[in-house]
Amino acid sequence: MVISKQELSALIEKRVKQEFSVSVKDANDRQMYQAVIGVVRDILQQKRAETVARIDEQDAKQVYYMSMEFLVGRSLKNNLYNLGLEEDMKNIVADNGKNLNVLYEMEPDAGLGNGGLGRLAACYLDSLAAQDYAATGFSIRYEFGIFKQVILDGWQMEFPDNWLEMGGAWLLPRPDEAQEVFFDGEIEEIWSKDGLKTVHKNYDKVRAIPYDLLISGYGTDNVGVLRLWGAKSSNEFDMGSFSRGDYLKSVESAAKAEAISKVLYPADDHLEGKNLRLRQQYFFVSASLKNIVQNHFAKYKTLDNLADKNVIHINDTHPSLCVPELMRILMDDYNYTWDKAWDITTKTLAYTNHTVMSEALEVWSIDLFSARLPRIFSIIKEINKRFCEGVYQNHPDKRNIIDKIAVLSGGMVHMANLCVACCYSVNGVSGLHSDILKRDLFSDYNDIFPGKLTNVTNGIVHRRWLCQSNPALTELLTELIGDGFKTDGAKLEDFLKYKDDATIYARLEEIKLQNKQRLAEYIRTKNGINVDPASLFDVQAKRLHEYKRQLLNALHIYDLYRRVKYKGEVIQPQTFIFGAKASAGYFMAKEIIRFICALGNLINNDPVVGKYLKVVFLADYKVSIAEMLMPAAEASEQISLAGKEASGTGNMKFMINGAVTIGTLDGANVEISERVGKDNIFLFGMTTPEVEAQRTAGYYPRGIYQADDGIRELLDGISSGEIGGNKFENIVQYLLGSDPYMVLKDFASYKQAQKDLTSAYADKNRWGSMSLVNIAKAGFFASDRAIKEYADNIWHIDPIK
Ligand code: 26V
Repeated sequence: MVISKQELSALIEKRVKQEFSVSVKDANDRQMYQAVIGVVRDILQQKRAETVARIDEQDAKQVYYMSMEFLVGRSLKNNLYNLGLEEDMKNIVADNGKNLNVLYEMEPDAGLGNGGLGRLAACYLDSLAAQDYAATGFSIRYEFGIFKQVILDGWQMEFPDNWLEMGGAWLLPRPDEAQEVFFDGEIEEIWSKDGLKTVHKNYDKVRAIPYDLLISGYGTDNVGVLRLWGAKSSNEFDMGSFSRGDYLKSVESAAKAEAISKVLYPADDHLEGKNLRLRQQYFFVSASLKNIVQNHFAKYKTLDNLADKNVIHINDTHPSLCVPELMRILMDDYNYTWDKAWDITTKTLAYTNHTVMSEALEVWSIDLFSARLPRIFSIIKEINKRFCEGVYQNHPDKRNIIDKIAVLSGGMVHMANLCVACCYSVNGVSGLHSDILKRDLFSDYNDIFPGKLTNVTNGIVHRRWLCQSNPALTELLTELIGDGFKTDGAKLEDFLKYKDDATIYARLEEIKLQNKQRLAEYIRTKNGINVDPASLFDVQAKRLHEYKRQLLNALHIYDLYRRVKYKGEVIQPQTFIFGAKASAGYFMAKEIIRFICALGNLINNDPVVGKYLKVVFLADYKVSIAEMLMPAAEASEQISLAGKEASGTGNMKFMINGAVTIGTLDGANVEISERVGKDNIFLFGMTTPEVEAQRTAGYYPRGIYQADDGIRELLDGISSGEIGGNKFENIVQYLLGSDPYMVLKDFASYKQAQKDLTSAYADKNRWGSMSLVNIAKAGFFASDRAIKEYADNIWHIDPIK
């Protein structure tokens, strides 16, 4: 399907008239915005219909990506780019006296995720569509996405993100495919002529209404879908209570049901026993599985071949209720025996783990779980019983650790254990992370199920993170190596031809400077800080977590400040930029933000040091801000304590835009380092085994403080109140008392790496070649590659033709 500019223009004109009763020349920006989105959505809808027909015709196996989070960001530019309509649309909008960039800026981010896990899911849907796979994402239509962050006097404040008002235009309601989800009540076992049946009684029923967000594929007519479930009460309003004059009571149960899809939990660390979170998880899992199973049954009149035609992927443990829910559907709704249901379920489900941080591994108390989901709990009990019996029988060496690997233990349901015990494939998200899973977190399962644990290193959709967000660099690459890299990231390696070409370094530098100027302008308007585009832009952008060690970065900046201030050291002018949201209830994370902001105030306003250094905390870091930040970065801070960051994906986005990594051997940094070589990355700090050895030996940060004059001066400086009169006792105590992520231990080595980085930066040729190699080697980290690995090695699906 090709659309000419004339046709496109006519569609816009018609749409404006139909929706707003004005002519296109008189439409305002908002009307134009709605019309443009409406037209693009219609085009996608048409292509989607054709995609569905092809899937049916070819009887293709489908993948369903289940995730509580899809951090989609904005869609308009991405869709126009993928459809090849951006240029025409820009001109049509301009012909009518408007600017397409203004319309882009009107679109809110669909912030339906916290961080890397959610953004990865969004990148994967994009690559799935681009590579012609039959794929559907399932999640929740949160009315409010990740909160808007405002920084007031260094304090993070959270405000609701009402994205649907302007972003909802992308969503297509599909009430014809609504489902019902059942909570609470009790179960009863009844003997009938078909044997023992379980019935769920006195339940609460919630309606699930699907809203489809269509996902365009680049350079193909294939269109995927992200189906988001909205919760609706099944009896909107209790007429009885209303008639008796109790209006509030009459709407109460509706409010309870609809609370399920109200808001994304703004946490990616831990949540203790949150009732609503469990309801969210079951709500979207149950609705999605019913939807999948019904569609399959309608097509094949049997579920015997469910696993041959469908694979359901569990993105972290949040959708792990897929296991018992699929068992339930097969047994209770379709009369399968346990054994047959088990066979189908365990051949249909695959799982990715995204963290080894113990506090982020989900557990539910049995009390809460069994009350909310009595039937699901009875199935989990049976799964657990059979699993434990099997281990006891077949792995006598594991008899004394059954408790550790059981699904039920210590009064809790362990969701990761449920996934590993039941899914046919379990993977980590970088080589190092997958090794840690095998060696450590899931080592017993690795003995019990040899071969089940595998690796797929994460990737990013480079069409968004390079082609769309850095058009100047994309143009340069296209001029030098052609545009094959857009569909085949590996072709970026051809850029290595220019590795020793100083004229190309100069062009890279010029492009970087333009991107830095754009960011500097943004910083001037948002933060009121004038940063020098000629200074080195050093960026750390990611969720705020102790293990990611924003504090290590801040301590080093404070060290620089003191060296310039008191020792008169002459340094490379630098601009340090942070972007990070903290979970609303995460005290230490919020303290660290306060520390960074206070440090920024001290430095930016210092008449001497402020000439060389600037510190910027960018509020409300999100996908659309990242798209401006990554192309402007020169140093990419990836400084987590080794063994803690499962992969990282920001590291890949910086790299492909020519930033050089300063980082530990953690997550995907290891693979970045292997690809670019030790000369093109600044590595520092302990390795994972060294961290483990240090822990075993005992870690005493106070000893480091006493032995290291530099560190002592820094911490004493903080305690003296030098930073804005605030002594930050919490932070000093934290570092001296426990320093759980070994900031002090890695400090000296980080400082050395920073020195090496700035001296490399001073040498234009050296830096130019480093930057070039990083771009050229980034192709491996394209999500197209990651998706192909999932498709070939885990899902066993082929592209549709
Ligand atoms: C965990 C939890 C715990 C309960 C509260 C709600 C909540 C929400 C999200 C999470 C996910 C934590 C895991 C996570 O975000 N992992 C990140 O996944 C990225 C994609 O694989 C990876 O690049 C990052 O290294 C990893 O931290």
